[in-house]
Amino acid sequence: MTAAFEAALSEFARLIEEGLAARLDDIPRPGETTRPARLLAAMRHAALAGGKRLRPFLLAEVARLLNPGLTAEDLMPAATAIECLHCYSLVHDDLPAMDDDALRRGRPTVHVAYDEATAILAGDGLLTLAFDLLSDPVCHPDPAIRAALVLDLARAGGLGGMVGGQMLDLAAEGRFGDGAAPNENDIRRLQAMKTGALIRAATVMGARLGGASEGEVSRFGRFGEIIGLAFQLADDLLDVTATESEMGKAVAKDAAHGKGTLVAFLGIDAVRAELDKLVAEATELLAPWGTRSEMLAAAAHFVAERRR
Ligand code: GRG
Repeated sequence: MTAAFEAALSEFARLIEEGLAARLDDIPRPGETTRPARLLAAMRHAALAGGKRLRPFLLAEVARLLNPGLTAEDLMPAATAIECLHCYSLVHDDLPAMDDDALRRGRPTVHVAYDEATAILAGDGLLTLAFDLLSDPVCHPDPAIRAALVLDLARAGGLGGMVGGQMLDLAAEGRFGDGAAPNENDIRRLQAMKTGALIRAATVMGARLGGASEGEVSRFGRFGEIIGLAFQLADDLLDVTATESEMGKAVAKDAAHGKGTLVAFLGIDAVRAELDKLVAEATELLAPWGTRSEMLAAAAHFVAERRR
């Protein structure tokens, strides 16, 4: 299954790349005036040529599990929207004022390849494009579903989600000189917001696109939470065990920044044991779909066992 999963993920990544490239051309859309060349190039640098495209893959797999009649093309607007939001977060996270990273996906970060002002605007442009894609009628014929998708992504990406989690993360590094060092629960909460919320949004949005009942939306919400937590635990493990060339970005940064991680609190073995439990719980949630859910179960394994 691992090989089939890796093949499906790379094939889907290719489609996402095509979908993003098509939206990031230099042709102004109705309501736009012109697309400035330097900004467009920076947005293309941020969004194209790299990335696992895991969030859009999860979105599409959940949608197709619930409605096998959906094609990749049907799901492309929502799938590219969530990837745009993710790419924006990476551009802003790499900025000198945030993590100050020079390498991302094996290439110079956007502010290094261009400049800081262009990188801020490229992130803003990708964030805005995400909501453009979701609100366009091409995304889904039912305006109520489109509005629900917009709300899912806004709540996951904003103040009480990813952006809020990033703020808590900066505070936990002692940036603002206030408050006590974070405890294990503080770290769990900030990680669920910073990283988990967007992964949860991917599975919830996929469920909505697949025509889920409310019960199924919350089941896939839980599935996404588990994958999100596993993703972050694996990320913390990789920070202490992987090399820069495997990751295409700097590693061993958490300890260097004095960052409390669950690996630092619990140790490598306890984190590995928690990952095993999370994969088991994720697999159990897929039981009603039997062998048809093998690809999503493989995704849970991939996230927990990943080396990149
Ligand atoms: C700056 C608003 C703002 C938010 C930043 C997501 C995030 C919040 C920061 C990224 C920092 C980071 C390395 C978090 C750990 C988990 C993570 C999101 C890793 C990168 O995601 P992958 O592995 O990357 O899915 P690819 O390149 O495969 O898309």
